[in-house]
Amino acid sequence: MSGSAPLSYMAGGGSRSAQTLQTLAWGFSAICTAVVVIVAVLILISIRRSRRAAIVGPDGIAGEGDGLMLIWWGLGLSFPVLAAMAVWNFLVTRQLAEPPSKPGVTIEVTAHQWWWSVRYLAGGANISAANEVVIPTGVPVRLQLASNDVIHDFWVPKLGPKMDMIPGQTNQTWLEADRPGVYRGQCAEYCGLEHARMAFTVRAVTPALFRQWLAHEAQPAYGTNAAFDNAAHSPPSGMSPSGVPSEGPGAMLPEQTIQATFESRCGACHAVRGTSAGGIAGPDLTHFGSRGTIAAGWMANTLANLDRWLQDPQAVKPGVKMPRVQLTPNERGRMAAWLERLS
Ligand SMILES: [Cu+2]
Repeated sequence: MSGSAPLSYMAGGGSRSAQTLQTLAWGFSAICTAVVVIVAVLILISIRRSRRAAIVGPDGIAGEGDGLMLIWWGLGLSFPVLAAMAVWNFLVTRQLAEPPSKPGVTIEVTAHQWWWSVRYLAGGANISAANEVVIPTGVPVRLQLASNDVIHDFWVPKLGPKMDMIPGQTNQTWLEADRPGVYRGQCAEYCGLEHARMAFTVRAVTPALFRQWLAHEAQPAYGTNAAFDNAAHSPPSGMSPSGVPSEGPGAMLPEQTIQATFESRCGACHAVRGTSAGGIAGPDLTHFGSRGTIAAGWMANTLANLDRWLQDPQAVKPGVKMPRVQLTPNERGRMAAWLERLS
């Protein structure tokens, strides 16, 4: 999937701003390479001429050749090039500071060690999610970025520039995806032990599907008691939950039983709308089953990976704040199956 593509802004972008950055990156690389080669050649010429022109006086001490003049030439050539690069960089930064048109959607992203909370404020909505940012294609999306602990950095190389996330202040940036797809995002500021595994995905969908997704996201999770009371509530097309067996070892017990287990064991840290679990210390797990990854982009969201995660989070992501929850293998299997049904 494109979400696992290399983290490089030099490999082609999914938006106009990423293409502008790509041009800048390749341009800087070409200029820097040329400057290194030119300066190296000038230094070599300088050394050779100095040796040839060295004047040995009666006291046996060598005098100076014209090598110093060549070094001045080198400086004289590289300074205007560096100045031009600074101006180019300034113009691109200014161009990308604001979107070309009014953003259609505003999304709040807050960084935590080591995951992301995401809040959608589109059309009066106030919906919490985590570790996956869903955006509509073809329109700029405003991002309001904050941090809950240390400095992090929001970076989706194929969609736009980086932006620091600093405790105590809200920074703004924007994204725009030209076409649907899954784009890889990553924290780009070292923030502690699991910095490298603090990833996320941006899923760009058509505006019509985004509206449908947003309406669905505002509902209690499909799979909770509240949602089962609503016969009309079902996952949107194209966003079906992960496959969970209805029979066999991973099959569901009555939802009330496993939901009560979740509420009592996990609800202090995690929220699932439609249940009494309302914790905010960890990711909001409403509609968890519709997400592509778990553990902040670290593993594919499969039943087997979730079971592994629930069994021992520290073994999967050392240092993560989630403790090992005391569950029997049977309870763990049912819990994983229930979570995967939250779509
Ligand atoms: Cu980080």
